[in-house]
Amino acid sequence: MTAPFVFAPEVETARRNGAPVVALESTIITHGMPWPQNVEAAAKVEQVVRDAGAVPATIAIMDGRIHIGLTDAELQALGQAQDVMKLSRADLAACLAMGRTGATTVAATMICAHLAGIAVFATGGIGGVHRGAEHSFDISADLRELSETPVSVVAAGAKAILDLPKTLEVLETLGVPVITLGQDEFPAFWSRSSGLPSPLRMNDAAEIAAAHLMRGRLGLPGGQLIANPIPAGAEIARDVMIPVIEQALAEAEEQRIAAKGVTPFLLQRIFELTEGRSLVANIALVENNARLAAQIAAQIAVQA
Ligand code: PSU
Repeated sequence: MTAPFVFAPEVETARRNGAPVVALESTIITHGMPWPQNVEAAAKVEQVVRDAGAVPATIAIMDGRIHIGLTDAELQALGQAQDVMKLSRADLAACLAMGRTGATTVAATMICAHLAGIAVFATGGIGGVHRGAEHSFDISADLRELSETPVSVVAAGAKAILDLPKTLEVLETLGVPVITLGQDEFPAFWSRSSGLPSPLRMNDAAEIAAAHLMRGRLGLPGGQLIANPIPAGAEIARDVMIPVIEQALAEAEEQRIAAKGVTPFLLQRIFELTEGRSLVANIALVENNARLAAQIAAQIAVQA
């Protein structure tokens, strides 16, 4: 018996024709943004992918089945659903076996995308090494997934709530290429600048696609992290974000928020502390990532 997949009609057609497909995740919808902006943003991001010449496939687990592409009604339902599991590699199969509904994080989306034959995936920011990880051991499973599953993930860096130097160190240890588009500095999600050099730099989608295909030819496992800086007009400067992030982190510690709750708590507090600006920036960077991912997927289809 194979995995329980449900393909949306436009994704099914694209697969049959070998057209480029871009995977999109669903944790950003259920745990990353408030309703109704989450559903509006998800629909807009799908349209950005279409306008850039690829087919979007938002991935989520609904009633024990892996949906590759959601209908409008499914997206609306997911965006308002309560008790949605936040799924990573550890709990994906359990959620399916229990017939439940779950949103896929970067790690789980990579697994599902790869099983469905999709090579490129766009999100906002990957999970990484949390600050204080030397005590909490809180390191996102997204990092190990990047070292195992051959999907190129386009993100605006790792979320700046994390310990970015340690996140880059772990990615290097795991053998994950970190490629920043068009600048020498690794971006910091809401800001273009992190103060950290990017391990690699490329200047267009064709180079990134060539590197993706070359890893396959070399038989190297794992994917690539493509860091796409937020557009200049949408960024919140690093010196504005630093105190906001520090306040949100201090509150999370005070309230003893742990494990899977940390990232959603911090994103919500930062939304409140920036009076909604962080969400506007988050939506802009995801759209920007969706556009680049579509270009990379199209290049992979041409070069393969
Ligand atoms: N990008 C966003 N918002 C999000 C996420 C990504 O703009 O909420 C989600 C992704 O699903 C990612 C998860 O895998 O945050 C990381 O969660 P954690 O730190 O608990 O591993």
